[in-house]
Amino acid sequence: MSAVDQPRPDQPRPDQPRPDQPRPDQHSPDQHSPDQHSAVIAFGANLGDRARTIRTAAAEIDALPGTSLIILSSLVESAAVKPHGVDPDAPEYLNAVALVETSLEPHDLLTALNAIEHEHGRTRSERWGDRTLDLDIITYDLLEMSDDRLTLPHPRAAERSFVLAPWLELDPGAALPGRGYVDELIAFCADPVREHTEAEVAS
Ligand code: A4P
Ligand code: MG
Repeated sequence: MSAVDQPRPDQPRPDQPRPDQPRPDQHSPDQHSPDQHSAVIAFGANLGDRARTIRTAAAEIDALPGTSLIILSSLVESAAVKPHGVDPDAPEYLNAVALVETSLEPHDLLTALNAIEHEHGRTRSERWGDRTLDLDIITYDLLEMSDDRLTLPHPRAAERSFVLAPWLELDPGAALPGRGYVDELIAFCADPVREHTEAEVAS
């Protein structure tokens, strides 16, 4: 019996189970051809026309070679998290998550995402500084790896409701490989998010 087949605990435990296989209701990495991979990509923006940037970047990801954006989540809004904690004086973020199918290898996907960030005027001057666009790879299939460019799953995704909430909306069975199920992990997140409505987007 695999860890994911076992009865779920009464109390969420972020280190268990190790979801090395998708649950039946999870967006499955197994239902496509061998050169296709499932990736979860997170979008963040707190400068400029945030909603437009995220929607444009989603279309640009869909146009990458061998890549299809399956679905983009709703937009959520939250205060900026900085290294010292929440910064109420910084511009607020809009965040979203997309489910993507791609034949790009993980580092090539990251390179392509960095190019899209750059096209949208992303600059890097301080850690977790304000930005027009941040694109993070949250998961790539069930891969767990880390090198000097890329860590998978994204090392801070498990602590961030601005990633987990929109992901859960798209995939109620979502899991972070090696960390746990998203619907359990989100209970441990301190940063609240609000829905960002289309009316606000239009204004
Ligand atoms: N990198 C390693 N793994 C990955 C991955 N899985 N996906 C490397 C994307 N990049 C990955 O990223 C720094 C380095 O991480 C890159 O060189 C890349 O090769 P970056 O985009 O240059 O800088 P960053 O985003 O400021 O750094 P970091 O540490 O990834 O920040 P986070 O964790 O993305 O947090 N508050 C709200 N409310 N909403 C937000 O979206 N985002 C951040 C940034 C902080 N506070 C926020 C939000
Ligand atoms: Mg980033």
